[in-house]
Amino acid sequence: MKKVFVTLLIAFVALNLAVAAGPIKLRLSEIHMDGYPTTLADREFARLVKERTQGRIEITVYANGVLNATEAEGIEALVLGALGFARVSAAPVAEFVPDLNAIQLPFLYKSADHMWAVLNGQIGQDMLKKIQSSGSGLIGLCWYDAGSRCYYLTKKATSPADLKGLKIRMQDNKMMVRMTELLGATSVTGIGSNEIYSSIMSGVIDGAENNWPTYDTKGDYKAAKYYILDYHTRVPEILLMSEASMKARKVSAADIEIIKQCAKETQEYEIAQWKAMEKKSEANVRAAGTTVVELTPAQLQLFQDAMKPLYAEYGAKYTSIIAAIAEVGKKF
Ligand code: BDP
Repeated sequence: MKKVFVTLLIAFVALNLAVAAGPIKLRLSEIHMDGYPTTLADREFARLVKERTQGRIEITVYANGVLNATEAEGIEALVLGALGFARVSAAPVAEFVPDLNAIQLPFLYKSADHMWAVLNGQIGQDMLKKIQSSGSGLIGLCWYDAGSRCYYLTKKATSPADLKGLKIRMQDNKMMVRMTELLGATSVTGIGSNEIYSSIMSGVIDGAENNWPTYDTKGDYKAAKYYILDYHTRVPEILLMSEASMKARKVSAADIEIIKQCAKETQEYEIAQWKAMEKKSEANVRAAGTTVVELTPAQLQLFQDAMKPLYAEYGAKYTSIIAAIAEVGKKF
């Protein structure tokens, strides 16, 4: 009996030593293709982590949404500890950490620079901390740029009235769903970014909304040929880490600090990639014969007015944050 116990003990110790000797392998989920700004940043993040942890941690990036069809599913996997990392839009994360809606209300920022001053300042850093302290099991590592979002449709629109009755794919976020319904359209959720093209082609939806690079790289411009320049939201991207996964894989506190530092270092890299890609995609889409609908100030005002109720419905709890964001905007 004693012999069996000793043998088992030796086997157990040996197994643990073997595990300790090899790298901890973790997966990162990304819905964009290779070469897209966020995917480039994910790969740079993985490279830095491997280098700085001297190979103790190996992160493999899975692009194109092969791990999760929707970002909401990816976030769920992080919560459960079935996935190490995900680079996602802040919109679906707000369903887990509602405070995040405060920084993605429509027409909140004057420009990308304004948003970055907010994200790199107290508000943005507090928001990252809130993700970790929310009890969601998610850890926010850094922000990435995602430009601003416009509606794209199978028909021309210059005012909210033109969107009436249309079915628009929205991200899995109740505030965004409401935003589009305030225009008189019907929001459709549960459709991953990679399924929009086929959903438009099959008539399930009449359009969606996104930035130039997503509209371009997913090929959606071939299905919905009208891009309406209302620039309603700036929704940043977030690189998320799973608390449960780090615990289960016994990633040390020191290595978690290294991971956090590496993520922060990829932020500027992504922003630079983003700026180049945004221009390239706009040119690409325009050259393909897309109808880019410019709005007059009066037409744009109609979109702003229609979406305003969100500030009372979703922003009431965050009036001081919204005021602080406006204050930062005075410099721009
Ligand atoms: C893109 C984001 C991506 C989102 C997508 C969407 O980069 O993370 O999945 O929008 O609308 O801009 O779902």
